Amino acid sequence: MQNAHESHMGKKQKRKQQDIKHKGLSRNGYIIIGGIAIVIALGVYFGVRTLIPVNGTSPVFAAPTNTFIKATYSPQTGYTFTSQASGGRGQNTGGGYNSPTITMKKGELNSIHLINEDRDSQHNLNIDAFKVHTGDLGYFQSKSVTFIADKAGTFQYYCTIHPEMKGKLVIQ
Ligand SMILES: [Cu+2]
Repeated sequence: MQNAHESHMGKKQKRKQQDIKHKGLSRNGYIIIGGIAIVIALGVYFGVRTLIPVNGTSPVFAAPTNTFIKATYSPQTGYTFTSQASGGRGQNTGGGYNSPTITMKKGELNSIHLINEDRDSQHNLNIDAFKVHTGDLGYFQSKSVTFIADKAGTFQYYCTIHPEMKGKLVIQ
């Protein structure tokens, strides 16, 4: 009788221990799932945030048209922007503009990628009409700004540090 009771108690205790073990595992499981959920939420948040144009408020799920611009210096041309798309290094387009004219289509999402390839000076790029401001970039730093070309017309992009670094942006 005594033995039977003991073995009964033993079983009960074992089951209790198993219950505790089980509860402990599932709590860890919740923590892991919670952690994964937070990581996903952050990823979605920052992912979506990068899809919001600087002159817009909601994300745009479209591939932007890319324009790559370099800030350069050479003794011949001085400080200029150059663009692969527009070609021409420091071409003078007249009217005090020493940088290539860039064209975009109205309504399109555009990403401007600026890289500073001038080892001696910082540069920045601004298009006030579309709230594009890269901030100052040091040698070989780059910055991408995405905006919607939501107005037609001729605008200017420029560097605040070098007044001669100026080009036209034509949106048709
Ligand atoms: Cu500059």
